[in-house]
Amino acid sequence: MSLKNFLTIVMLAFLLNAEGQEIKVYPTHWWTGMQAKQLQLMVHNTGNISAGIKINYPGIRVVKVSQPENKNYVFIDLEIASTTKPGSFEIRFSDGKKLRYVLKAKSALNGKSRVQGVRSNDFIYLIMPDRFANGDPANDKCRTCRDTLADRANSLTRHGGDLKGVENHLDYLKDLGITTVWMTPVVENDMPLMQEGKNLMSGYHGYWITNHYTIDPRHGGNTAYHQLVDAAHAKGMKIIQDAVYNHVGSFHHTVLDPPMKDWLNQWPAYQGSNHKEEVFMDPYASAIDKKIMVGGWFVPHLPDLNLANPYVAKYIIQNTIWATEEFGIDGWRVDTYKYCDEQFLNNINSALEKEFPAITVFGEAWTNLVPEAAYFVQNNMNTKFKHNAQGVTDFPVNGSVLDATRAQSPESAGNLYETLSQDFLYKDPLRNCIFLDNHDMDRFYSVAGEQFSKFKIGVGLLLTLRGIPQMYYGTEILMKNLKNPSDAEVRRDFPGGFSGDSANKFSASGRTDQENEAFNYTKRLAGFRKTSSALSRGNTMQYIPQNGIYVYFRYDNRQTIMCILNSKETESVLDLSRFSERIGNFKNAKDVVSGNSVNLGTKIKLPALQLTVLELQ
Ligand SMILES: [Ca+2]
Ligand SMILES: [Ca+2]
Repeated sequence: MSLKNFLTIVMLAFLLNAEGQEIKVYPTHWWTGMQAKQLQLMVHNTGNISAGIKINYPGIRVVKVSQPENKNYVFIDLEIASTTKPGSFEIRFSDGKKLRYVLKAKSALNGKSRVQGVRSNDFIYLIMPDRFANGDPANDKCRTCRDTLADRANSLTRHGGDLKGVENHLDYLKDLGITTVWMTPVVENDMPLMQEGKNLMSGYHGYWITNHYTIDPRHGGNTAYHQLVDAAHAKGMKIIQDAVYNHVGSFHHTVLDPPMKDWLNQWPAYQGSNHKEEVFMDPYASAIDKKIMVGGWFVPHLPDLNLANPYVAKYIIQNTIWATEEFGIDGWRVDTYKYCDEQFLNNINSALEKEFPAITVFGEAWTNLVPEAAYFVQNNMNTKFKHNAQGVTDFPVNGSVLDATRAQSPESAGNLYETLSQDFLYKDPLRNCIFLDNHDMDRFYSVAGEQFSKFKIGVGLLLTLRGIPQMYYGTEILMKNLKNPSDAEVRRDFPGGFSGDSANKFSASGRTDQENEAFNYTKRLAGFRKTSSALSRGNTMQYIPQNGIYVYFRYDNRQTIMCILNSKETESVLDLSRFSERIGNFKNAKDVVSGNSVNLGTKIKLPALQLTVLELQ
């Protein structure tokens, strides 16, 4: 080799190395005017970084610099004075490296037109963005990503749906009565296809996070997310982001180059979680069972974060605050809540509420028992550890509503009656998210045996029971399927969301008569609920189900709503005298769905398999 060629190769190697040594900092930027004055920067450089640093900016004080055993990382603890002005400053490292850090001004609109919180007068629509609508075919394939596939013929790979597709259909959702969109995680999932069971699958669902500060390019990146959130807010709608605190994808930078050895929950050999939430409240639980529940991995390609490590905790807490302030989202749904370190959960909830008093957070605590669900939120129980979360995804109510909907026996509403009777355990059951199905469950219309009358019962219960109702995309147009052979079957594309679709169910003319009836029934009840103080925020009174009929009231001092579920396959007659406690002096009622007037005499006729919703007058 000639000297010239040798030098060229050395130069090239140097250039490549220099490029590989780009200094990354997390959070990528921050704000002045925040409640918390402390900020911990994680600086990452794959070619080492020195711990000697200098910052010269009025109102910024370096409190501490710590370097873990991995010399590619340095943690800088800053204090930002309340007088600090927005701007940017240089962080100079003693090895000559430097980076510029930006401080923006915290938005004055938080709690007003952004970060508004989501309450029980809202109606949430859950979307898997890859499967809803493709607003930008140019971003379907990412050539610089580890997974470059976009193939609608394969149920386990990406299909090309994106945030622009959601934005394009906000008016459709608003027309349905939806106030809030919750999407499965939108952040970057730069994972290769992974083996799950016999198949290779992609991170199309979003739960394999590889970068907490970047929205996935196949969803349209940070720009498209800003646009969607702003467009929703401009229409008076809200956005819930899906967070995953428990784990990251195995190609996350803190897994590829771990900052310290206890960043992840590590085991001598692969250790899966035991998935037993009982270990937290069981007075007889062993320490090892609890350690495995919290520290065991969800699946082998989702490394479990050690959230008891203060650096890890800060990394996740600051990211969640960052995303809330950056995009202005209105609430968080937290995935795999019960797999996380308990004290961490309370700390992150407090930190979020301190910065954003209106923010809403509900955790996914998948359990069918009310005491267990209540354990993971603010409750009225005497437990050793007290959780501080506002609400949970209410699986006990879900199971009972499905029982009542299936109406396999005249007593099928009994479970719902009993489940609601246990609401005394919750501090505020109205903050629970209630639902008929979601992306991890059999689709509701299939669970209802594709019987339209049962479909209407389920939607009717969803929109009249206490809590924040959530509908899974496509339920309103009778999308169906069971999770057989895999959950991809309940994550099919919304018909009309993708070019070339044979039907467009976003428009009334593309829907069948029955699909339109399903859409309009949902719209009718959702519209009524929005203006009904009793349904959206009122008290509940329920009566023991008798003879296949379950009666409950939602009421406040302005309005009384009487809901009557006839679970029988036959028309029934209900004697009203038993309900005089709530009917009081009301003489008439309006059927909320049909608009018909109903005379509240001594008896009332009930059609077979129907939830009758009456506004008393
Ligand atoms: Ca696309
Ligand atoms: Ca865990």
